[in-house]
Amino acid sequence: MVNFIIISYFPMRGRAEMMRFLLSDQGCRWTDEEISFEKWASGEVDFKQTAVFGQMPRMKDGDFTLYQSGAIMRYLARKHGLYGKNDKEAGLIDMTSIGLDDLREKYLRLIYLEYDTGKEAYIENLPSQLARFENILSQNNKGSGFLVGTKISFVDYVMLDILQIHLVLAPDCLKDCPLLTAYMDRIASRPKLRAYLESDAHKTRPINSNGNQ
Ligand code: GTS
Repeated sequence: MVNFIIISYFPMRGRAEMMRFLLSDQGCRWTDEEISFEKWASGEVDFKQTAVFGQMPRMKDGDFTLYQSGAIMRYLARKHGLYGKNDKEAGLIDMTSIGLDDLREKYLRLIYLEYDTGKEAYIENLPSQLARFENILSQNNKGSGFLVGTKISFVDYVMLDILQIHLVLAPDCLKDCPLLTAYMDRIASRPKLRAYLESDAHKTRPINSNGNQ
């Protein structure tokens, strides 16, 4: 029997959208189990008590359950051959992914805690943050392919998500990043991924839970 992946998460893109990018691009079927904030807060959710860190997203692959978005991405990456061709590529993929996690944490702090007071400064500083990824990209095949190696890896899905959410926040943020701009179009035009990006499931799902974006 084929196991379908189930992603349990709040009804938003949040930390789960990069998983959906990976799954759609790899041609996998998955189900989104949307858990409302009210239901989660009320304690009605049957797995809240057993959630390893008391949080979502949760991924189920048959009878295997995993928490922590970074661990879920790596599990899916290993399963689908998206973790580089050797230890060095895997190291570079991890380095870039952890750098993106750091940027995501700053973004989430802005969105949930400092939106009114910190938006201007965040947007001002954003080009210098993105320049680091432009530089990483430039060092791999002169920026003409993927972030690491010669085939797509899980970090490309993380990067796409980070670029998309930042372009909503600051539409000009890539003006000094020609390689990242072309890269984003290239990744987003992969046929199965593009079909997902054009779907209502993606387009109507809010980026964050508080309406800020
Ligand atoms: N490091 C975890 C991961 O990457 O999965 C963080 C997960 C996390 O913080 N989840 C939040 C949560 O479940 C939602 S969000 O930050 O992804 O929006 N919050 C509910 C709770 O009860 O803590």
